[in-house]
Amino acid sequence: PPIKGEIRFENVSFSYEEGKPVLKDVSFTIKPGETIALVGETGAGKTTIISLLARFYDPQMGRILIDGHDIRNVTLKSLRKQMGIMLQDTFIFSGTVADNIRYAKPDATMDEVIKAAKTVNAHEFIMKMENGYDTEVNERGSRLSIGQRQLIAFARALLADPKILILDEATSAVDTQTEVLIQEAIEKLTKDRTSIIIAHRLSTIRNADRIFVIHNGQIVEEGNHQQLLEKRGFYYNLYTS
Ligand code: DUT
Ligand code: MG
Repeated sequence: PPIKGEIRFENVSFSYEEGKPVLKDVSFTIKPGETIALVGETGAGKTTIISLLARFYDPQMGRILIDGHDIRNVTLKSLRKQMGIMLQDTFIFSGTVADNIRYAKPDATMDEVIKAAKTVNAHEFIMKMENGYDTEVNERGSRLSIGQRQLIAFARALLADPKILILDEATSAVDTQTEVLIQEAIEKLTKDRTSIIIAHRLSTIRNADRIFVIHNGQIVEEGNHQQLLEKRGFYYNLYTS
């Protein structure tokens, strides 16, 4: 079947507080299967865009459509079932590593859990933990490094197999080896799936089909890495300074 997951923002304006617009008349269309990187300085409105898509808030003006349907006309439950959302703070709860990966698909078999973990490069470190997939971890993920928590979140997202993937990339530095594992995992996760990544790592940004540069609540530039560098505008200044 053809890939689905077209995302469309039509003249979306939003403010958290009256009189302080955060998104100003934002319009864009993301094609099914495309990977979009959102970049821009802190406070530009990147997280707000994905918060509206997940309906943590609704815009005061304009509308948002997924595959042609206004997202206000579907239940929250079915809306969020279509998307795998990974926020900056990876959510790990008390339970085993396997439970954490199965979170969005509780009836997944152990084979499926392991397959997902292998795909995102999480299997190897999990097997090094004292009880492997049965190792207990807690909310604070104290037994896991930040990079390992991310890989677990990736396995969880992959297993859930959403048509839309949303990733607010962690800014925390990880070691070079983990960095490579994460990069490979992101490439596999975004394959054949509409993906929006609030990207901080240049490797993610360069791999995106298109980059949206957000500035002051608007998309001020759009294109791939090379095209944007050639513009010598906002993007150029962000990545050459
Ligand atoms: N804002 C609020 N209330 C909130 C969240 C954000 O007033 O609950 C403001 C802060 C900022 C603007 O909205 O002026 C945009 O915030 P957003 O979190 O969307 O910015 P970002 O681009 O994601 O910034 P960062 O790179 O720091 O995550
Ligand atoms: Mg943000």
